[in-house]
Amino acid sequence: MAMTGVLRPGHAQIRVMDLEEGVHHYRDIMGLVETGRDAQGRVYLKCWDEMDHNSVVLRQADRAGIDFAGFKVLDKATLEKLDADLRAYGVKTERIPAGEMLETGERVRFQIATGHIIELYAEKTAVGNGCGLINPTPWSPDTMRGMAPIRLDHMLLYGPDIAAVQKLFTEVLGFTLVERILNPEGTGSIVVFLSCSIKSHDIAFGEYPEPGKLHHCSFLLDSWDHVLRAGDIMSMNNIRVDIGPTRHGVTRGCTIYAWDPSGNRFETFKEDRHPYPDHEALTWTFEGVGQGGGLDYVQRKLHETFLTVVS
Ligand code: M3P
Ligand code: FE
Repeated sequence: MAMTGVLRPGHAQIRVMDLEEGVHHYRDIMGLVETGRDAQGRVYLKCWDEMDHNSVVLRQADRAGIDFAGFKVLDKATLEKLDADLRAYGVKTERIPAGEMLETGERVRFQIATGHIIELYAEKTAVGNGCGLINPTPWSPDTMRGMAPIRLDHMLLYGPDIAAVQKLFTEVLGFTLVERILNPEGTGSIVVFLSCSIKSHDIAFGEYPEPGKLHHCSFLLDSWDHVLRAGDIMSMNNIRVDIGPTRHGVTRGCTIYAWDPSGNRFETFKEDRHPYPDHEALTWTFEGVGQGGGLDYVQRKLHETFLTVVS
């Protein structure tokens, strides 16, 4: 097996200010599949082509944002090894027992310099994608609804000291730096794009004074056509759009950024770059990300909201 260690972002627990309004947005408009509700009142959803029980967990709270982001690792031995590696590196870890989240095994939880809570886990019940495992159908009319995202693709998190977080993710968790955006002085990064696969990023971090902030959760779509169609669905449902449809120069992704009803930004995204871990990282200057089209390759401008609006 070539892919070992951390496999992918597996879940994000998102705070919404009105639970049913949030469920309506993620389930009925975006088209995620509701898979359960727990005793705490949290609602569990998955994208249609995800095999595991959940990827988006909604929790009602009095402010928007992200409670934690979880990454699935290969197996229990990998979970034990990464926990030991984190502790040896000086990170305090804690165990969340199996079952605290529906259909999810034991989690190793830790806080990173940007203030975010990150978790690793090895087990989550496979419920399938509705296509079957023998002579599967290519898609399922039972589960493909709304914008029909394929998977929770990545998150961009904002907080202080992303240099320390980049070091932790690359030196301990096995991620590679794929792209970065430099500050105006060119002395350090203001956004770093990190991958544990051949995705352009599995997680990204942006430098920001306030800790623990969510910039966006991104959902993968099949094609540019589907991104445009997602835009149609946003318009039909009066969803507030931030940027797009356009292409990011950074990562080459085709994108729309928009906000859920609580003000959490989400992205509908078509991946367009597949870097291997041995490829050299790409660098965008601060000017390059604005006029150079890093953020918006079509309009070549730095939309102010990109740097300032988070939840
Ligand atoms: C993404 C993405 C910037 C591009 C951001 C890119 C900061 O959100 O998913 O590729 O220019
Ligand atoms: Fe993104």
